[in-house]
Amino acid sequence: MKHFQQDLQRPKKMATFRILILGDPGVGKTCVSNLLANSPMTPTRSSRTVSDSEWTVQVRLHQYTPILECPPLPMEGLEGPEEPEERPAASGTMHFVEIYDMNRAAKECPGDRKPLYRKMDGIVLVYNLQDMESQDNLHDWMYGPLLEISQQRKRKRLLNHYHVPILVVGTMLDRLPERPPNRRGAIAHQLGVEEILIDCLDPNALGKGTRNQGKVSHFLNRAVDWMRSLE
Ligand SMILES: Nc1nc2c(ncn2[C@@H]2O[C@H](COP(=O)(O)OP(=O)(O)OP(=O)(O)O)[C@@H](O)[C@H]2O)c(=O)[nH]1
Ligand SMILES: [Mg+2]
Repeated sequence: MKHFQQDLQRPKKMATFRILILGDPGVGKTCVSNLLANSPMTPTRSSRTVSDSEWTVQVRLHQYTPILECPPLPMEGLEGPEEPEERPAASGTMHFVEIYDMNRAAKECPGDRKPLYRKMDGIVLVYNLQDMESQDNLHDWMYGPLLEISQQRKRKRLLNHYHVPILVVGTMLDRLPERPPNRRGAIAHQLGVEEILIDCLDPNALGKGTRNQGKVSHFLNRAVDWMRSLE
């Protein structure tokens, strides 16, 4: 009985899910990581940075809201059984989110990153809106991590139709003379995922109540679903 009471008083362990930031050098990955990790509880880089070696890892809290919408389109080449196997968390549950941003120096020393990739629950693909090649290159950036993540699912016999949640971010919006139109054929469209176009230097680019923030929350909620389905 005493143990039971102690258990009731002890706060439940908070789950952690992980987001991988990918893209060409200099496209704004670190700026995007800073915007994603910024919150009232983690307003400065030092308050949210838990590692700063090969990867900079920033952490913040995310309040989960279940997703009522349909899951995204399946992606070519990643096959699985018919039914998704998601076990959503309770609405309002708090989670830690770790945001992994590779440092430039680390790119020159290729270590075995496969074990890390397998732990990822979501991917943010970043490109520079002024440099369309940086968008094309995203296919190469995501290939290895996606392969590892789907292999992990196979190992755990947890295949489903849906790929790990992905969000595409186009940066340098402020440098364009006007907002680009929705481009069919762009990577976000090919993958059937959301895209946001931002000026990373605008601290309010993902501000509360904005459409961008809504898309980011939706993406993070899906990443929680993904993480939970592996438990
Ligand atoms: N004007 C403008 N500058 C930006 C934007 N995003 C990033 N920058 C600038 O672009 C430069 C590179 O940004 P980073 O966030 O360091 O890019 P990165 O992808 O992390 O670069 P590496 O880690 O070196 O590969 C910095 O000087 C940023 O201030 C943007 O949306 N608008
Ligand atoms: Mg960087």
